[in-house]
Amino acid sequence: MTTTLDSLQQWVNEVAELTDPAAIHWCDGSDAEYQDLVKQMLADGTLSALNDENYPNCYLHLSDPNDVARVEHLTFVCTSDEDDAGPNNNWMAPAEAHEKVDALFEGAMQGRTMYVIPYCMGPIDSPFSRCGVEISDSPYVVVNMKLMTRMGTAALARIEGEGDFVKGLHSTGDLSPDRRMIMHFPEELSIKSIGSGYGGNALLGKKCHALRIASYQARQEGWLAEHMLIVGIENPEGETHYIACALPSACGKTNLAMLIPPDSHADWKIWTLGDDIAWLHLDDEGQLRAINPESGYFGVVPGTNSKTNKNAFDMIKHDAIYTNVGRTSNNEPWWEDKKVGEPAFDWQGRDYDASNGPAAHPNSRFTVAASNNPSYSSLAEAPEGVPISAIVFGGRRKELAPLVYQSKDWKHGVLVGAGVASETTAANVGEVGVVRRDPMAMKPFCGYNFADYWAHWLSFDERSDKLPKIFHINWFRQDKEGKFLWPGFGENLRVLRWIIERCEGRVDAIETAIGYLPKSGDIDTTQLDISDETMQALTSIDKAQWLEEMDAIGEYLDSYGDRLPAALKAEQQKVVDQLNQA
Ligand code: GTP
Ligand code: SPV
Ligand code: MN
Repeated sequence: MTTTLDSLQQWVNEVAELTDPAAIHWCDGSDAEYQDLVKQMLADGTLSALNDENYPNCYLHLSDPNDVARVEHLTFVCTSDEDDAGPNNNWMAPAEAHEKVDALFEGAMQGRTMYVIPYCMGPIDSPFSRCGVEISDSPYVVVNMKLMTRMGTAALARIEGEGDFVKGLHSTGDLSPDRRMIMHFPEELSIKSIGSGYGGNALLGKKCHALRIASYQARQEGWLAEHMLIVGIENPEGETHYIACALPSACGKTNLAMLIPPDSHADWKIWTLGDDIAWLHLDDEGQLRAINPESGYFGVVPGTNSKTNKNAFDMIKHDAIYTNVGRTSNNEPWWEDKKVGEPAFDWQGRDYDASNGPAAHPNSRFTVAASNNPSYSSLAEAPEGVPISAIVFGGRRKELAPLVYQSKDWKHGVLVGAGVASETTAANVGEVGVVRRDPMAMKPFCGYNFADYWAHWLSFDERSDKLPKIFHINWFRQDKEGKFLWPGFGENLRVLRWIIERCEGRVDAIETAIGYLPKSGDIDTTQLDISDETMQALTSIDKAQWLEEMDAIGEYLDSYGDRLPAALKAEQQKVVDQLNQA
């Protein structure tokens, strides 16, 4: 297989010239190709097979212990003008970046096969989808891209018809962190990533294309590319509302996207559209609609069990790739909080020894096709996307942020999103549990200056009078002993209900300086073992703490200088004034 598209053929030739592979393979995305690559990786030890009886077609991959998460400090946005990348990104001049990274690519594929991977982000027939081609020397990347995207012949046909596509060049290189770089060239619609075989560093359709490059394109073209799950909530009357939620990495998107209603809500249904990325656009009527550009999940494994998320637990029992989990003596995958079985080996393949730390790496992941998900919505294939009733921002905050609140209007909602802060997690290398600003959960993923991004968000207010309502959630409030105040997981449906009732204007709320809070009793706690005092703590605000928070948000916004939209600063000042008056 080759291509009729000259620009693609020419790029493939140039890359082959630079990287000097032993062979070139054009991926067709077929099941046979997937099986062949699995066989080859089982033979060379890249994958090992898991217990075939209980985990059919499941495989384990152990990555280099130096290569287990995103690397924000090695990730760059290379625009011609440094200010276009903004203080939220590492920047390098494009010419210098190309020179540095190309030097690492020289001869990098010697003795390896170079895979040409055409993919489509979004339904093949959707006008909102965008295509790319990843060139990689990793067969592990190919099989992951097959599960995560529409990859192969159909994508190539669309690319050949359209003529343009995002170019993503990837090599695992020598996996040395000193020779690792994840470079984005939004003006050229291209990506060059070397030195990592892990997750978002290597599966270039995901964070590199569908967020960093796409967010840049989305601003030029008038849409939004966001780090959001998309979920449908069907009430007992059979009406479904779709909401899009932005939560930072490892803060509960996958869980919320495939929530299982608790027994108290047995007549409710949840439909998963996506668990990580949403592309949002206004339709002709001014309704915001969303598609999920992905077709699979790359989800956090630890913590997944039949109580926290039975859908996910069942979904990863077949046709799944595990990365960096432990194993039982019975060759089943094992992770912390699995609640069944015992670890015999850890994520580095060593005999399990508690003194070496957890059996599964805290950022260990599963890869599965979305069609494995028992709550998968067939509307994930709808070319026009689904209508969004509410946008929800959130983070992981021990203190301060209430369980849920609603912004006063769109502009204030943009401030709520811009002010998001969250405790860091194992999804990025570096310290865990430190509160940092993560606006719209996009700190690691926005491909341009946040000041321009907020202006773009604000601009939607002039384009439609039917915009979704904006909310903020926090499942992670703790008491003095470090115990979570809110039961979370399936019980989060109770909060989603309040959100939907607010969208429909069916429930009142308490107006405060930071937004609308639920009235006592309006979040249904039937059959829930939670005290009134706890609910009170979860749904009220501390004025002094919030004044401090709003000051910190103001300072953060100011760090964006002249480019910061004045309207956003005015929103922040309004909240400060109202807090002072209260
Ligand atoms: P990325 O894939 O990194 O973007 O993360 P994600 O936002 O999809 O995170 P995920 O749903 O995989 O959740 C990660 C962690 O949060 C797991 O350890 C979960 O057990 C935990 N978690 C999810 N929902 C809740 C909740 O409602 N309450 C509590 N306490 N923990 C939760
Ligand atoms: C995240 O960290 O938000 C992820 C995993 O979804 S990765 O694709 O590796 O960035
Ligand atoms: Mn993510």
